[in-house]
Amino acid sequence: MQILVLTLFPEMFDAFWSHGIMRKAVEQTHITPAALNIRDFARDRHHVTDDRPYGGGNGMVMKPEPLAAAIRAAQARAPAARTILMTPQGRVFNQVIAREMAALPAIILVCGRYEGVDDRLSRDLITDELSIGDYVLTGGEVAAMAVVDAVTRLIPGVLGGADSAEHDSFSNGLLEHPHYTRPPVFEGAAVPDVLLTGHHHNIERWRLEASLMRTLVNRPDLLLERALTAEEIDILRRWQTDLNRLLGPPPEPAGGRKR
Ligand code: 4GY
Repeated sequence: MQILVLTLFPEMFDAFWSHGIMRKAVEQTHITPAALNIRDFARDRHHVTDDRPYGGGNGMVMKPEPLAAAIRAAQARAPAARTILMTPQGRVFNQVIAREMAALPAIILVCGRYEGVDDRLSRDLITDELSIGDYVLTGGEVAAMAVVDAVTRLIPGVLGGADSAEHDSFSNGLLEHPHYTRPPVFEGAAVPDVLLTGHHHNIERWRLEASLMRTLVNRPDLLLERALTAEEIDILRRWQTDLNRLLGPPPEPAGGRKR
C-alpha cells in the first residue's frame, strides 16, 4: 500500500516508519510510505501556509493554495488513492474501517495544523474525513499515525502467523482476555491456575469468559453492536442465574398497568 502523508512536520514521521512492525512492513514493502511537506508547495517567497480567518477570531487558518497543490501532487503520484483529512469532524475510525482501508492500494492522509483548513478544500479535493476520537489534537499527524499503524498491521503478511490479526481484540468484537507471563506469582498476585494446567479446551473457555466479562463491564456498547454466539449466551445465562441467586429475582418494572 502506498501511503502519502501531507504535513507541515514531515520529520515527525521519520521515527514512526523506522521502528518495530512499521519498520518491518516498510522493509518487506507491504507499505511504501512518504511524508511530503505542505510548505514546499507554497509559491510565495516565504512559503507561507497560514492566514488570518475571515470573520475574525483567534488563531490562523491553513491557506488553501499550498494544501491544494500538495494534494494534487500526491494524487498525481497515487492516482487510485483516497484522500483523507484527519479531523474531529470526520467519521470515527474503528477496527471495521481499518479492515476496509487495509485493502486499499493507496491512501493520502492530510494533516491540518492551526485552527483548521480552509473549508473549500474538503469540498473537492478531499474524498473522506476521518477522526480518531472526540478530542482535539494540535494537528492531524498523531491521528494519521494511529490510522497508519492500525491499518498496516492488518495488511496480510505484516504480522507473523502466530500473532496474526485474526485473534486479537475486536476481531471477534470483544475486548481481549488478560495476558500473563512468568513469574507465576508477581508481587503477591498469582497467574490464574487454569493457564498453568495445559488443558487447551479449559483455557480457551476461560479466555472467552474473561473477554466477555471485560467487555460487559468496560464496554457494554460493544456487546449491543454484535450478535452473541451460542456459547456466549450460555455463559451470560449462567451469570444471570448466579446474579439472581445472589440478589433474588429482578423486581417488576415500576408503573406498569398491573392489578
Ligand atoms: N481527533 N481525529 C483529529 C484532530 C487536529 C486543527 C485540523 C482527531 O483526527 N484528527 O484532533 N486533529 C486538528 C487541528 C486542524 C486537525
